[in-house]
Formats: sequence, structure tokens, C-alpha cells
Amino acid sequence: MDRNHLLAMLRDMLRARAFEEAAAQSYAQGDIAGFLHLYPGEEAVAVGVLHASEPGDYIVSTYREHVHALVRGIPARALMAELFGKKTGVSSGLGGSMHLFDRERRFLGGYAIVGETFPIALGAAYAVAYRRLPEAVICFFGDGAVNQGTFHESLNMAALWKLPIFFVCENNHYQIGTEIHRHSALTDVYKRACAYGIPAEQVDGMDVLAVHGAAQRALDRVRSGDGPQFLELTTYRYRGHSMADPGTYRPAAELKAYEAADPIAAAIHEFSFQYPSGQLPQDCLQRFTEHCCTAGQVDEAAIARLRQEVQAEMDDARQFAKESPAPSLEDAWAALTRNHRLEILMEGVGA
Ligand SMILES: Cc1ncc(C[n+]2csc(CCOP(=O)(O)OP(=O)(O)O)c2C)c(N)n1
Ligand SMILES: [Mg+2]
Repeated sequence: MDRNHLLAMLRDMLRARAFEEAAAQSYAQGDIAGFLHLYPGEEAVAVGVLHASEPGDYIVSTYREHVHALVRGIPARALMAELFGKKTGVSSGLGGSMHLFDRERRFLGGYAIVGETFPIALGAAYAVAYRRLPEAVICFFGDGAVNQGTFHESLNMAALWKLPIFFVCENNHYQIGTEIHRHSALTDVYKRACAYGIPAEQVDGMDVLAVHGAAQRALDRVRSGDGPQFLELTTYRYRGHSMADPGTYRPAAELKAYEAADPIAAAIHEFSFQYPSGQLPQDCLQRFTEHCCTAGQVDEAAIARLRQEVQAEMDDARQFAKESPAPSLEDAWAALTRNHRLEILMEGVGA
């Protein structure tokens, strides 16, 4: 990978964390209401996968989707304003944190219902296949979604019709407060894809380069008509399930071990029986910055500069969101009654 691409990935990882921390602060100050599901710890997943995507690909995500949207290219201002429920938001302030949508960037949302992403991705992939386009649909979902009926129905149909879908499981080992070995009979999620003959791989989701490589391979196969591909990325979220969740169900040592750049061997050993997955990964961000420094791609000063730049970007996004107007009742009504159907029909006939 060339230096510029490496730096672009590093920048996006830093932006991702800074965005989410800025959102957490805004929530604490009462500027964001409702649920807010944050992504720190999982950045290598979104950045690794989306840096392997093309502008023609479609993205379907869950309610933990701010970072997918940011890395896809939606400006931080439009995202933060949406979280604030403002008119300048990417969904005009009418969707909020869990319903980010940007047709232009083929970001098909943000969905709050667990397992909802699968049939939506399936429909989009059917449309792509129908038109025989070399595009892919990237479908993100959590480990908790794989016990939903929609998961099995969608994998079956995707395989049957050889649809261009890339299934990406963000296995952060928890479904709210329930650890994976308590909600799933099979904790290696990727093995489930075998039931439908879909090629699947399990990769360390804390290692952005490994994620990127695996995503690139899978997307190449999708684009060359090989049908759906499946990738399970093992990762971890540092915060609670949402801002309303203090996350006290997780052993403090587990959280610490995942957060540590250099996991303390003794502590990991002492508690290793609690981790079904065995080995504990490092913080993905620290690991990647270390990698870039060791490889001589960047130095500490450049990283410090990058951190400053992304912090300024997020401060600006918060300020913009705060100063933006709220949507009016008329705006909400207009959105409700807009004739989307006509718009889509017009597009279909090339008008
Ligand atoms: C159909 C449905 N059932 C239950 C919920 C409540 N719920 C919200 S998030 C969540 C956990 C999902 O966990 P996972 O898929 O692992 O995603 P993560 O939050 O870990 O990213 C649940 C059960 C829901 N939103 N939709
Ligand atoms: Mg989960």
C-alpha cells in the first residue's frame, strides 16, 4: 500500500475517534437527545473495509453507523448536525443518529432494527445484479444480528441468486450486555456462512491492514461475479452499548486489556479464562500509528499534527451543528409527502 493511502486510512481512523468523542461530549451537554451508539475501538473495521470500496458501491449499516458514514465521505458537519436534529443534517434533522442516509454517496442508511440491514442490502444487490453492473453492496451488522431470521433468509437468497453482497460482521462480542457465548450457539460467526455455501473468513478486526486486505479480496470476488462473500471481523467497543449504558456488565480488566496499547501480559493471563476468544488485541488506532511510525511512513510530530487537524474539524462540526436551525413542522410535513416514487421512476427512464 502506498504512503498516501496509508496516511488517508490513519487520518480516517483519527477522524472516526474524534467524531465519536465529540458526539459523546455533545450528548453529555444535552445537545444530542435519544439513543447514541458509539464506535470507539471498532474503527479498523469501518476504515479497513470502506477504504477497499469504490464510489459505485452501496453501503447499508446499523444504528452504530456514524463512522461508516464519515469514512464514506459524508462531511462531519452534516453528520453532527443530524445527531443534533438540525435542518442542515444529512437527513435534514429528521432521522437522527440511527438514520443517516445519503443517496448521492450510496449510503443507504442507518437502521435501528437489528437484522433490518440484510433484506435492504439484498434488494439493493438484486437491483445491481439485474442491471449487470460491477458494483457491490456492503452490508454491516453486529454479532447480535446473526440469530435473526432475516440473516438466514437473506444469506440463502443472496447465495441462491449469486448476488453482489459483501456481508461484514462486526463481532464486538456483545449484544448490548449479553456476551456472544451467551447469545450464540456458534461463536465463530463466519462458520454460519458455510450453511449457504458463501465463502467466509474471520479476521482480526483490530488490525486495519488485515481488514483492508481481506475486504479487498472479498470485494474483488464480488465484482467478478462470484456472488456473496462474508467477513467476520473480531473487534471490541470501549464504551457501553449506547450513551445510556454504563457498560458495567463487562469486567474492568477486559476493557482495560483491550484499551491497552501493550496489553499487560500478567493481567491478560490472570483473566484469560474469561475470554472465549483467547488472544486479546491492541487498540486498533495505537497499533496502526505504531505500525506507520515503525515503517518510517510518519513520525510522532506528523501524527500530532494530524490529531490537531481532525480535532479542529470536529470542533467546527459541533459549532456548525449547534448554530444550525432546527427543522420546522412544515419541513417535516414536506419530507413526509414528497413524491419519491415519481423521482425514482423519472430516474429509471433517464429523465
Ligand atoms: C429486532 C430488534 N430486537 C431488539 C432490538 C434491541 N437492540 C438494539 S441493539 C441490540 C443489540 C445488537 O447487538 P449487535 O448486533 O451485536 O450490535 P452492536 O450493538 O454490538 O454493534 C438489540 C438487541 C432491536 N433494535 N431490534
Ligand atoms: Mg455486538
